Amino acid sequence: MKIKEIHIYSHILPVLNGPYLIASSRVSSLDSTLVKIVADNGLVGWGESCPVGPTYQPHHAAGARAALEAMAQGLIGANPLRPVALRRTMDGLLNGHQYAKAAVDIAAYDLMGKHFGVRVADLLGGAVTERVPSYYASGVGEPDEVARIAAERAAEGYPRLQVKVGGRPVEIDIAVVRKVWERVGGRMRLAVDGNRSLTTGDTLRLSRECPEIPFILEQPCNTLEEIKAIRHQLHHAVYLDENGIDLSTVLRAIGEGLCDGFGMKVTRIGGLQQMATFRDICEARSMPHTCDDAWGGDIIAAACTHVGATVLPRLNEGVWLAQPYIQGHYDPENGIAIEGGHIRLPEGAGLGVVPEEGRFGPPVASFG
Ligand code: 0XW
Ligand code: MG
Repeated sequence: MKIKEIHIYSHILPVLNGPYLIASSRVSSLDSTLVKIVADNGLVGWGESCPVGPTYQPHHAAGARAALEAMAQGLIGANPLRPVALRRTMDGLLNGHQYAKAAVDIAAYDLMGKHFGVRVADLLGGAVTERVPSYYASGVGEPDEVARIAAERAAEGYPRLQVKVGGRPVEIDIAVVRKVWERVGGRMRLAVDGNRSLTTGDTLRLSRECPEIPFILEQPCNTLEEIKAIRHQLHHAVYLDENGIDLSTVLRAIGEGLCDGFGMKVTRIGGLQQMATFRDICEARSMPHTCDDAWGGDIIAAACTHVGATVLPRLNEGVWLAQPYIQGHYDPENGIAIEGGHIRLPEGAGLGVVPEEGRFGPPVASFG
């Protein structure tokens, strides 16, 4: 099989009840990039990459499209059924830009699943559950407001809550964590995510002033060096998110004992093929992790859900989706949604979601 056409689309996703506030960004609408691959037998595969604004990671929406446009002609004629070879072909066309390459990788997996009549989760090793655990991320907020959200999500059945902190005096963050713990106690697992914003001093304070609250600290500081400097003075486990930029860094972090788990993004690591390798490395060292992305609609949600369904349950920290913040679905029939804090794995071949015809308007660029 050969790739015959590649079409690139831009699609704006307004934030429902926005803005969405995390320490590194405040966003009201996100610019998603979609990729449609058409094979020489007419089969179609969809991919997506949607940074949560330009300051969360060194990814930005126009950059994704520029990188895809730089690679697209060179991918015409490549075999979409060979994801490792496809990744190497992309690496031979452009250095870096994993978040753009991820959209092609996801589209290839979608196409491959349709070709073989199996789900993407099967291609990634096999689902261990049809009901994938999710988690909710609160957004940076005041203690009472975040505690109310926590109680509502616990009642809905979410097994885990990520409390966003940072960008203000650490005393408020400590008060938020305490209030949340008072309200939901042991009913949900807790992550406290600084999104790179805390100083080492504030991270130490947060941990030392809440020694009895069993949260994990996600990406508290900006760099691995800062985390390394304070790691052994903390009362809490540390997960890397933004610093987990590639498999080499993941290997270093595990090898040097710099973290206890990861919040991983499918597009940051380069797509589903790399994500499956990441999952296996984590399993080899009993590292819990999430399978998320920064933002995106049904295509990215399906990709995260399929790989999330293959994770060893005791290491599965859940699949975060932007779906609660997005009005409607690309695929009105099979769109991915969180119900009772969990996500039903789609049944159809490939990703199991097919965007409505014309949903994204005319492509911004076409090749082939
Ligand atoms: C909660 N997320 C998975 C979604 C936002 O884009 C940020 C991210 C995170 O954990 O940092
Ligand atoms: Mg995070």
